[in-house]
Amino acid sequence: MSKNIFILNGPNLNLLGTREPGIYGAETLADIEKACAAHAKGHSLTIDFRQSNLEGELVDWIQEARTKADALLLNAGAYTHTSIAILDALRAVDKPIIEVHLSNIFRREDYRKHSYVSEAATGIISGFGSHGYILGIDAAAKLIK
Ligand code: CA2
Repeated sequence: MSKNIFILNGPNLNLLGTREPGIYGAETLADIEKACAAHAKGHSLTIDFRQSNLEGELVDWIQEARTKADALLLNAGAYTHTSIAILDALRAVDKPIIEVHLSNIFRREDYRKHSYVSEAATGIISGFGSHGYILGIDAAAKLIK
């Protein structure tokens, strides 16, 4: 059976492509999902791509990743900077965790410079726009093969 990557997206990422293209790019989340599915296929991997505005739903999905995913890519949106609940859930995932951000969070406001996700992540990709998801799939593929 082919290996599966969970790609989870947090709050407001459903608005991609509608506002702030200078920071987050012009692509929609559906565009990114399509590119990720095609790229993963090239590695003979499947993806499960989801978005939620709800912290608890993201926690549930991270828990689901413990048994249904071989690796996890996570753009937790603003919960990156606030959520100990997401950190605790990630700490229970014994699989590669790739933290992805469209923007370079270290070049932005001070409140974006700390990430709870990073404390549990295998690595972080930040500042490459939607290409960061593709880089994240490459990193996950290398780690799980
Ligand atoms: O750079 C990233 O990927 C972020 O995770 C995006 C989050 C932000 O809170 C993080 O600090 C960095 C915000 C996503 C909101 O996306 C929007 C897109 C279009 C219009 C409004 C929001």
